[in-house]
Amino acid sequence: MSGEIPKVPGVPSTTTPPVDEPTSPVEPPAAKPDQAEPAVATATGTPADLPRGRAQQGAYLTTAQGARLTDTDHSLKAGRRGPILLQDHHFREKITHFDHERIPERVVHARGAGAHGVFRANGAASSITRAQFLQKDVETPVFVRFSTVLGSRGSADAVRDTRGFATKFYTEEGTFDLVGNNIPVFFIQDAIKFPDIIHAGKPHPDREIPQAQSAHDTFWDFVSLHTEATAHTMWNMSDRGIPRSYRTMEGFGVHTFRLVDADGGTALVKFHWKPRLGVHSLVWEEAQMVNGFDPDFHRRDLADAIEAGACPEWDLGVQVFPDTPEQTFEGIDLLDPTKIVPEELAPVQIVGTMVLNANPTNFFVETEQVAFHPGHLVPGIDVTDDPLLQGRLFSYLDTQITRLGGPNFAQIPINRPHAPVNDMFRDGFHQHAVHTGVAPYKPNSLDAGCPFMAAVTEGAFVDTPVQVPAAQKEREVSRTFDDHYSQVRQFYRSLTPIERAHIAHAYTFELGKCYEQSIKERQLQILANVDTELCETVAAGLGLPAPKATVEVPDLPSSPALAQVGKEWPVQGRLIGIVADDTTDVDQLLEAVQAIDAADCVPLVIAPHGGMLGGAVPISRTFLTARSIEFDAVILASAAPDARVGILVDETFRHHKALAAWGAGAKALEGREAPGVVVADGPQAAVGQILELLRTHRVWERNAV
Ligand code: HDE
Repeated sequence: MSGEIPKVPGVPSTTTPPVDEPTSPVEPPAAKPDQAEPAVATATGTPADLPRGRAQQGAYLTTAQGARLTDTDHSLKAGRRGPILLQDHHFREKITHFDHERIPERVVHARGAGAHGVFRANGAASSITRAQFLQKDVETPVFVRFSTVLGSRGSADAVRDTRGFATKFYTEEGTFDLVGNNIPVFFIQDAIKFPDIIHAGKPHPDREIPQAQSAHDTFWDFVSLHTEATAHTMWNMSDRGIPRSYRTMEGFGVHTFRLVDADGGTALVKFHWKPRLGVHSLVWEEAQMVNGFDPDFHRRDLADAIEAGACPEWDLGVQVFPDTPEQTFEGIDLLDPTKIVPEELAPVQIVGTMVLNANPTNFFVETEQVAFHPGHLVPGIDVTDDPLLQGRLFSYLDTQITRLGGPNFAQIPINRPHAPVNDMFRDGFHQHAVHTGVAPYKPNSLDAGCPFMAAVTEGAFVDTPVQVPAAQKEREVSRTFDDHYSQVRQFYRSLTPIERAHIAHAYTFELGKCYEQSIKERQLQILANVDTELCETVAAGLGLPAPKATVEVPDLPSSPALAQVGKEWPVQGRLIGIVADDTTDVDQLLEAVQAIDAADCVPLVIAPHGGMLGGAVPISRTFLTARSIEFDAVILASAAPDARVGILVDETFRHHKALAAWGAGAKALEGREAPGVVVADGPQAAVGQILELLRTHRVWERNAV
């Protein structure tokens, strides 16, 4: 029998009143012009409408199963004043999903910011590596994540710390990750000590303070007992520990890697990222203020710059060393990650350029879920026996299985290789692939033997057959790792006087925050072995006697390349504040704004109120919302009688930033005659002089902070 089923008596349907939506239904918004998403990859055979995902289709709100909903504001209750019913699937699904929205943060490098970009090789590396992405004019999509190390996910950006600089190259031969830092040396020489240095740097286990800082007893306890940390600690105390921007940081692979050419010949290399905008830092007082006034300073700076089209660029370079059995260069052990090779001994040769040109569309999906690994290598790039690198090769995959909830995180859009993947891995949490066939094993005949092994000529990755010297098993490092001081002294003495003063100030501050006198004394002893004057300055600041050196340390030649002060750089993307008010000549103000724009810098007009000035110039900040830390330089077009303008000028002056004025603004600079304080005869001249001063980043001739 067929036909329509006859109606039977039932519950009378109630009509739910239509929801009063502010607009008529539309499709989800598209990504903004400055945003990009991970490219659709082949790994899981995903159709082209992903990765935006099945979760955001159509104009109507649905359950996770796709049923349209009439109401998401009220739970299903037994009467308007009654209890919620267990049967309310939408309520339970919504709350359950929310309850599980967070994943564990990274155990280190939890705080970060990411961006998409492109790397273009210039071909210079073709002679030393067969890596396809390093051949001339090859363009490779990249995703970069910058990070601090110690702080948790919500911590402030401008803390004194090392910065992570991790780059994922989606090459045609598989993904290559260069998981580096902005400091070229590391605290420890053996990976087994990583939990120790991190436990020492993280907040104290009893009170969980301080957050994201090294200025506390456990950190200095460890590094003062552990002299191989002296180099990294000194770099942290230098201006490198408080970058002005992710855009103005160098990056380093830290370890020595091995490149393999088309004929199987090898060379040892160290990777360097050189920012086109130069290496620039904050000053310490400014950094502390930033963390209060704008904890997202670096994250915002990167996203704003990319959105504005001021896309940051880095050159990738290599220092190249012969691959000798000793793996040393000019007496420096290339397997010791606490050592650098000065650029004067081995120049950094540029092999390509990276531009970061798109912001992530979704922070969690991309920046939070991205998973780097120093073992993600491609043919032509191999690891060395650096004992720190060897340990890292274990750690990253291990931690990511917990953090990303199982072994299938390579299928997350941001982690999908752009090369075809056929890995025979099956099942597991969050499996997205619909694998075909019956034989995920090798050898097999049932799937016709697929997948097959590749030859080198077919692009296979081959572990370099390096000779391993006959040796006995031992828990030791090479004696050539033993010198913990000479390169630290070399670094310190290669810097300009202002940079050295910053280091002395940083040690004095950090040790001054420690409670245990024995820790301070021990650290002073280390400094005595590095540089007498530095030790004496810090000791004087702490009110302790300066000890004498206990170790004979050889003097190495100076390496001027280590200094970041004393050079000139492009000024693109710098933020210039212009103080104005309703009395300011609007035409002149417009002239200044346009001149700053024309130099590819960002003009930000600061006024007593929001809105416009003279109906023609938009106001970016008010005296209430502006603070000096945001601006690289300040121009005064008005001497507005407001205490907050005085504070702005004071701080800008104290932090060595350029100041200029024209017209009525000159009054605000009275009594401040000093280098880098300019009274000009008009807006063009004021902007011109500011741009010139910005080329050196700060006016260091002014008294030190
Ligand atoms: Fe890492 N490191 N690390 N590290 N590291 C991690 O991996 C580790 C080291 C670096 O933005 C973790 O996925 C060990 C040196 C960066 O996602 C973890 C040792 C350098 C990032 C880990 C080191 C780095 C990490 C935590 C000592 C510079 C952030 C989350 C042997 C060359 C990557 C994760 C991102 C992250 C282990 C030392 C760089 C725990 C055991 C040296 C940039 O696996």
